Amino acid sequence: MITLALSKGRIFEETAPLLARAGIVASEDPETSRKLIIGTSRPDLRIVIVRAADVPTYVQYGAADLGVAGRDVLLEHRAQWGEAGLAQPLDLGIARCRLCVAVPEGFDYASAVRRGARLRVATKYVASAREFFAEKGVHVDLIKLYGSMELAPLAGLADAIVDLVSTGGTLRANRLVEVETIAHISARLIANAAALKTKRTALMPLIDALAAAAEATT
Ligand code: PRT
Ligand code: MG
Repeated sequence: MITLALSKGRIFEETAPLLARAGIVASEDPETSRKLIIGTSRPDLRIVIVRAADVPTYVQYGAADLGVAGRDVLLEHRAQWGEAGLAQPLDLGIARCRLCVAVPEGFDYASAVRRGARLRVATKYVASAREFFAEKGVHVDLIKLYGSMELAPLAGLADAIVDLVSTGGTLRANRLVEVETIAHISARLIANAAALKTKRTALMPLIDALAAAAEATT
């Protein structure tokens, strides 16, 4: 049995067409089903539905052989838990966005940086933000949030946020502007390193098929 960890929403929706190209169809839609383990048209492949940030954990411990996670999630996971047991990140080219610094429209970020001001930055991506600002030599107080980062500057919690942006619509709707791009993000296929050895003959054709599907669609 091969177990693939996916999260609901974007990751499932954008991985499904790649699976379809590889001839694999999930037997249920996680958006409407309450099942957390979903079969597929391939009897030896099942999908486990987990939170996006939990995908690397399932794969690292071998509870899933494969998983699909955003590079944002993988960067934070690696900073906190290391990457022992994780192998073969393959860029699937899906769920694309960028990790950015954004500030309220009226805030002069460039001059605050030039003056060496200490910035309060709210983010879910504490490790990536810490590394980015340290490299730039900007002093920051990082405030950990679990969601709706866009609210933090509007509510007076922070001067700036570090968050994902795709269309920019959410920033515009909240009168925030992007002032730095930290990283370009897309979803990666990750594998459990031990499974890659012990289940190689089962896993490699699937990994290759997903790589080919990603290649063909991007
Ligand atoms: O939502 P939940 O708390 O359950 O989990 P999650 O937010 O970790 O998962 P999900 O499904 O929202 O995102 C999964 C992955 O999709 C992320 O880890 C990213 O790699 C990728 N991705 C791609 C995005 C976006 N684009 C994106 N735009 N994840 C989130 N967003 C959010 C962003 O945080 C912001 O609030 O969308 C908003 C901005 O979108 P625009 O289009 O208005 O710019
Ligand atoms: Mg989300």
